[in-house]
Amino acid sequence: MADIETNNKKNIKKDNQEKDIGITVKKSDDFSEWYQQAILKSEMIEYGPVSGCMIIRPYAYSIWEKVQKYFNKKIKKMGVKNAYFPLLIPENLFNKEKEHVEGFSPEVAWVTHGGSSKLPEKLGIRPTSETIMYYSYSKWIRSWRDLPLKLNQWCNIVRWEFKHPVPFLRTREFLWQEGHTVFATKDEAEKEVLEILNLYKQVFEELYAVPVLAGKKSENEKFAGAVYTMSVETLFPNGKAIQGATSHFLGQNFSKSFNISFLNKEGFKEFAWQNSWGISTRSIGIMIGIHGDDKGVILPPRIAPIHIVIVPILFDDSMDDVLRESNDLMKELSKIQYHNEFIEVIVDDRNYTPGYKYNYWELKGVPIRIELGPKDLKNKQAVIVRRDTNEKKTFPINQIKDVVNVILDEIQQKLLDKAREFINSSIIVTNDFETFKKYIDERKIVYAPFCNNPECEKNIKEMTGSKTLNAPLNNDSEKSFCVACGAESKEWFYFGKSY
Ligand code: 86X
Repeated sequence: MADIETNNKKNIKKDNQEKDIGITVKKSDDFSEWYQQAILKSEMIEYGPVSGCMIIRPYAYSIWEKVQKYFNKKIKKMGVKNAYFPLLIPENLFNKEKEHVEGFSPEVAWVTHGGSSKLPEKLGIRPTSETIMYYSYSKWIRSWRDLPLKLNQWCNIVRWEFKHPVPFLRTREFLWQEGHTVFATKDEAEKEVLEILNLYKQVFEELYAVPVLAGKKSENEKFAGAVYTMSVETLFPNGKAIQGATSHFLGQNFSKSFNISFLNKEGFKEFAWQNSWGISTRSIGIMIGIHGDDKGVILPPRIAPIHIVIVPILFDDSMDDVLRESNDLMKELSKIQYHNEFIEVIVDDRNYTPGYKYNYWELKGVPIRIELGPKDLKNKQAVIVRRDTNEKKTFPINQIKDVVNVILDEIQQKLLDKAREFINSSIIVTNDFETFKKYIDERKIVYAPFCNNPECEKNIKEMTGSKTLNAPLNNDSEKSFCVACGAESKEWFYFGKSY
């Protein structure tokens, strides 16, 4: 390969763009620097003029579109409809449900003026849409016949945080879906909370190839407006845990403060039972942080905007033939469907060296590269290179279309397996506090019995820097004693240092 590149040099443009495109730190040496460079250099994110408000570039946005497509299909099957509620929320609506808003109010961004004239009532930019949606719900719901009501919206959210922003993971503005459902009975609501939790698990594991721990949040970590909160959580390579999505059983908390009530079949008034649930563009950052390597991003095929890049090895005398064959192959492979979608195949015929192109597409995490040069052409073959393992294999050109699906599935599976191995090997089980502390310091996830008392969790946070992630479902561990305070406890929780 080296001699091909030197032979090529006189013909191939070498401009500044060819230099220094790679990531300059090792992922294992400085994860946060690695992450920053990975998302910028892969052209996923650009910083905007306002701190915490980042630009999601087309390459990253198309990942979000795939998640939307998958998620919409699943929730529509559950009877959920999409809608859109206003961005601006009048101040008085926020005050209807004081209890849950109280802790959050410092994060609300306000619109106070229209042009130069002061508004009679200031308007909050939605930090979440409970208040504005439930204001409508209380008007729409009158009888048991109006239930269930299941709405979802895809929108942007603004929360004016002061912790330093990290693209995707902690931004002041982000994109999400928020589902808000209303039922006549507690049972229906609780059933849906679990269904949605499982759907989030599928989004992470099937699409993002990110294994998650699904379970119930502690009293201290649940959403204050909820009766209980379910979540999916995962672990970054640097040992920090991160929450991926939440599904809340709201009980009748909001229906009572917003008067969402209905006449039941017997003609008596009842308050409705509610859920809310959300997953955001943070999930993209989680996926990048987990799969990437020193060369850059690695995208699981299920969410990759481009599945295959064909890099023709160009020499003056054979250029036309190699380009023609590359384009033919591209057209042939573009007819292949992967999970009911046509795969995206491109030919990189830019006037750069092959080496530069390899680095460029590796940085962007394209799952498969196909190298095709004049010698390959003569032998009617091409070289397939896997992004995740760097494995190279030569195939007859006419057989490539038959192996692409298998290779994509292998990459998808391997990424999930690798991440699962990491998370599994990072979980330590103990009921001893000293052991707990030691492993938290080593950035492990510790699975321990816990009393679920908020005061106790605050102490644990102070003493170890960790908090609960969640308690797995079907948590039928034997009765034990809280790892921190010794009180009797039936529940075991995952603990970790987290984002
Ligand atoms: C909590 C709860 C919930 C629907 C979800 O987690 C999924 C989708 N919403 C969101 N939360 C707030 O309620 C909140 C409220 C205010 Cl006023 C705020 F400024 C920030 C908030 N952050 C989170």
